[in-house]
Amino acid sequence: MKKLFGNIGGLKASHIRRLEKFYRRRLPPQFLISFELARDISKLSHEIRRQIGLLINRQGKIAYVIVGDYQRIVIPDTSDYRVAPGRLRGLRCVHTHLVDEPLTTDDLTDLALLRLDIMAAITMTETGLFHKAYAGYILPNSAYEKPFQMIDPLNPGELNIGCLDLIQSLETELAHATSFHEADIETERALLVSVTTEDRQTALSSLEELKDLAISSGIEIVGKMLQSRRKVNSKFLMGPGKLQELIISALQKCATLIICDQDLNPSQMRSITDQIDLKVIDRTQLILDIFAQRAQTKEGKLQVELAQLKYLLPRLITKNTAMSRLTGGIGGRGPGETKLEINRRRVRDRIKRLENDLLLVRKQRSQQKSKRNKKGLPVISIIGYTNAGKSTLLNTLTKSRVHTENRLFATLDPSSRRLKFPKDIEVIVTDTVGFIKNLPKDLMVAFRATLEELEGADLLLHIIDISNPRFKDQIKSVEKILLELSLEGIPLIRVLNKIDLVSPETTEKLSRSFDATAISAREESTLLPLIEKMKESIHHPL
Ligand SMILES: Nc1nc2c(ncn2[C@@H]2O[C@H](COP(=O)(O)OP(=O)(O)OP(=O)(O)O)[C@@H](O)[C@H]2O)c(=O)[nH]1
Ligand SMILES: [Mg+2]
Repeated sequence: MKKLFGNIGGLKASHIRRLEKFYRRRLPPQFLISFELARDISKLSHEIRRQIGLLINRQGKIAYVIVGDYQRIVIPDTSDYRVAPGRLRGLRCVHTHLVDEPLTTDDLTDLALLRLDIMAAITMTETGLFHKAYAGYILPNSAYEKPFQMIDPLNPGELNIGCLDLIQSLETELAHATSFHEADIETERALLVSVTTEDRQTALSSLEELKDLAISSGIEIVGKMLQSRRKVNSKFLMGPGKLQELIISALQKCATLIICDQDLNPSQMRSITDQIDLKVIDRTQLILDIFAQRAQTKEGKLQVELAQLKYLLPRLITKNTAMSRLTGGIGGRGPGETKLEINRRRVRDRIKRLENDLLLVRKQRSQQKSKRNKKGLPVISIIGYTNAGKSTLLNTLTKSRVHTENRLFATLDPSSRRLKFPKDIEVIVTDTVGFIKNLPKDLMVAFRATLEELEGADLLLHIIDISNPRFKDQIKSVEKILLELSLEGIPLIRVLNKIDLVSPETTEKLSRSFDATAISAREESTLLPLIEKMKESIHHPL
C-alpha cells in the first residue's frame, strides 16, 4: 500500500485504511473525478474533520493521497513529476473543502506554484454529502487578462468535463508558445524582477540597467516585474501574491531564467528556487557571468572564477534540487570545472588553489610593471561607468584600436597606450574596467589589478555618458567607488561624453553645473579643450 501524505496523526486505524484504499481507485480520464470517489472522500473528510486531497495523473491514476487539517492541505514534494519549462505537471489536484467555498487564494497559489493541470475543490452538505465541485486552471497565454480560468461550479452529475481534452489543449497552446523559442534553445529567456523599498522611479531605472546587463550577457528578456513594498519579505523577497504572479508569468512566457535586481541571500535564493522550477539568479551573479564570458587574461579568468566560487559557497547545500540550477550558471556556464558533482569541500579546495595561482600571476605582473615604469612617465587613467565611452576615448586620443562596443563591460582587462602631447611631453593613458552601482564586493577585490594601477595615476579622467538617462546616478556611483578605493586625492577631470547625442544647450548647461569638459569621444575634433586641460593638470599638479 502506498503511503499517505500530510497530517495523519490522531486518526483511527480504520480511517487510515480507508484513506489508503483510495490508491486503488481508477478514474475515467475525461472525468475531473468520478462521482463515487467524490462521494467517498466527502464522507470521510466530513468524518475526520480534515481536508482530503488527491493528486491524479493523466491516466486517471491516483498518485498521492494527502490528509490536511480543517482548513488546508499541504501538497508534498511532487518532483517525480517535474516537467520541462512551459509545460504543466501532469497532475491535477482534487481536494475537499469542509466549508462551502470556491477555490481559495491558497488553492490558486498551489495551482500556479506547482503548475498543476487543474485545481479542484469539492464541497459537501452539512451531513457530508458531496455537494459541488469548483475547478480552475492556468491560462497558457499571457494575452488573456487574468492568469486563471474558473469552470462554473459542477453539480454531482456534471463531472465529465472532458478533462483530458482540456489539459491537452492547454498543453498544445503552451507547446505552441514554446515552439517559437525552440529554434534558439541556447538563448536564455529571462524574466526580470525587482522588489524594492526605494521609490518607484529609482527602482525602474535600476531595472532598466539590469535589462542592459542581461542583454550584454546574451540573454533575451521576456518580461519585467516590479513590486514596491514597505519592507522586503525576508523569505521570498516578494509577497506570496507576487511570487504566484511571477510563476504564472514565467510559465506563460516560457521563461528559462529569473533575474532579480536585488541581491538574494542564500536562504532567499533557496526558498525561491524551491518554489520555482527555474534557475533564479541575482544582479551579482549576472555581473559575474558577464565577467566570466569576457575575461581574456589568465589573471582575469582566475579572478572571476574565484569570485564566482566565493559567491557560490554559502549557497551550496547538500541534497537540494536547486543546487544543480545554481551551479549550472547561465546557459550552463558554471564556474570552471565545477559543473559536475559539487560539494563544499571541493569548492573550498578549488578556492585555495585559485588564490595560490593568483598570487603567482600577480608576482609576475608586478615584476613586469616595475620594468615598464622605469621611465617614470605620468599616468592618466580613464575611469567611469560602464559603456560611458572610455575605450573609445583611449582610441581617439592615442589612435589605437582597443575593442569598443555598445555593451556593458566591453573592457575587462586594462590597456595602456602612450600619448605624445606637443612639446614632446609623453604620458601613458590607461583604459580601465567600467564601474557599476553596487559592484559586487568579491569583484571589487577581484579587479584589484586594475584598481591598483589607479592608485599610481597622476590624473583621472572621469567619463560620463550624458546621453544616458541615468547619468546623474552613475556619477554618484562612480564617485562613491572612488571614495571606497581611497582615490579621492588624485586630481580628476569630469568629462561629459557623447555630446553629439544631446542638444548644445543641454551640453552647455551640464558642463557648467558639473564643472566638466564636454567631448564626443568618437570625434577627434572635439577633444582639444580636454587635451588642454590634461596638459595643464600634468604640468601643474595640485
Ligand atoms: N554617439 C556616440 N557614441 C559613443 C561616443 N563615445 C563612445 N560611444 C559609443 O558608446 C559605446 C561604448 O563605448 P566604449 O568605448 O566601449 O565604452 P567603455 O566605457 O569602454 O565601456 P566598457 O568597457 O564596457 O566599460 C560604443 O558603442 C561607442 O561607439 C560618442 O561620443 N558618441
Ligand atoms: Mg571599454
